[in-house]
Amino acid sequence: MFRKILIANRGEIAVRVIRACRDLSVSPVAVYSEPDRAALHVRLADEAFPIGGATSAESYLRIDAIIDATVRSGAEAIHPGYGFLAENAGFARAVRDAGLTFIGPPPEAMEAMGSKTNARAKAQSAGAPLVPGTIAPLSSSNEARDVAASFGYPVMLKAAAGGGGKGMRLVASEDDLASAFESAQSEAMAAFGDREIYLEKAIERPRHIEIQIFADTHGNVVHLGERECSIQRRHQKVIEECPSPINDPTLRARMGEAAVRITQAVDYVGAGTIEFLVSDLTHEFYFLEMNTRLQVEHPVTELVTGIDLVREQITVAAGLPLSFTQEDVSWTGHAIECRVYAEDPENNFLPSPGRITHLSVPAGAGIRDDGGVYEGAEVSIYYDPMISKLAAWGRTRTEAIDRLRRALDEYKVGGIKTTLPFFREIVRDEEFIEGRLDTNFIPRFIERRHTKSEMTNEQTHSDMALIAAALAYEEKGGSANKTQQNGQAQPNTWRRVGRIALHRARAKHVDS
Ligand code: MV4
Repeated sequence: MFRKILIANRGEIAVRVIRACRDLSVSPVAVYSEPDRAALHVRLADEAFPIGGATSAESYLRIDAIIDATVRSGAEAIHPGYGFLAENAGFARAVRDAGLTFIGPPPEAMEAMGSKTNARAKAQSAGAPLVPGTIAPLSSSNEARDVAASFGYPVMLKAAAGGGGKGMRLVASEDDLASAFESAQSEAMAAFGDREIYLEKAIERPRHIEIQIFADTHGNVVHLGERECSIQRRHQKVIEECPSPINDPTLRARMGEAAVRITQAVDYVGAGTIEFLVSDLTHEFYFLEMNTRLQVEHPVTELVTGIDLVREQITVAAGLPLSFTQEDVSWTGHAIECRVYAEDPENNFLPSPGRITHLSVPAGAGIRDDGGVYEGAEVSIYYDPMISKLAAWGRTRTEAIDRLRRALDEYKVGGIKTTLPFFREIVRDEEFIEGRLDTNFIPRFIERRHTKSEMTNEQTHSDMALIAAALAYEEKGGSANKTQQNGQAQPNTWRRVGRIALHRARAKHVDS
């Protein structure tokens, strides 16, 4: 086993890896940027090395500075966490070239899956079902038009170097294809320096279900079942759960087997995730892409399988065989995770940086919080504003939701805005409780909230009309002013309305 591991990351995932190191009696080493000098991961590690300025480019993305810190600390391995350099094959190669161990897949496997067209080719060779579409990149919008005509609309144009929704275009009809092709191409070029575009038939209102896989250096490849990640906002996952509310053991076995075959096709080692789109109607599934890292939402798999994925990453990187076989893996109960962000849900999820003046983290039966902050810590503008992941486990989905609701109500964060109030509404939402989840859940949920708040506004408007009428009535002495300015008699009706308005406005006032 390693004696020391350097963690090339920050926030909750750095803390998560530090905890796994402690379980294995490995000494954790942190790195930190200028604004992170007092961060939780720095406090919890045995040693911490500064690696530069505030921006990611000046710190957590500096391959040389990170390898230099590793060598100086005497650590033998580097855990990249997720984000930053986690899927950078050049980094994995540089780590290997420095005589160190990268806790993750070989750079060749990362490269093979980094190109989405190549990943589709690999998945096809492994016999996994793909979304109907092209494997070879499209050479022109004319070719795109011919291919789209053969599949039928709507279609998706995607960047071969993309993933996670970047450089993606949904095209409803042939009229929109040429311009969508041009814009997708230039967006891909700007974002990835690669203009390659491929095409898929669009699966309408799909579910996003992914399979956790694990491979060791002894040729063992297993899957740990699915995570349902359909609740997303702007291609960012918001809530994840295991198992999927579809909860179909046959579907899990079929998707699991396809995921294992894809993993074997790229000589993979370590933890990885195969993403699928699943038709809500037919439960047919299609390979989408592979993520060659530990994912943010790994805790729901851990809660349901009982397997510590980060511990396993470390032991596998040290050359040990997997501590379990496929037959050993079983799924007990249900887990749901909320990503708690320092964002204002009332203001279009605008980041809400600043000092956390108060922090009460929930606990109790079935509750796990993977946090990266403490009371008094500063949430910086420079990084992803996720402050914790709150997960609940229960024997059933209902029990998990009950516990999650209680924990969300218990959670208190002062000084900054968070997405906690948004989650408190979701766990009370009928569609969510019924498990009717697809990738349009959040837009529908926001629309439902909007309609509700508009109804509230209408009530407010009628209240205001009542108050205005009451004030007008009172201004006239609250009495029957028989003669108006124009000399005409005020109709009795209006006098009566005025009196009712006054009465109701006063009653309202007492109520609130
Ligand atoms: C799709 C799709 C429908 N059909 N591909 C979005 C992120 C990237 N990983 C793939 N994405 C999608 N690809 C085809 N052929 C719909 C999406 C999609 C989506 C997928 C998962 C979760 C949320 C989503 C939101 C919008 C679109």
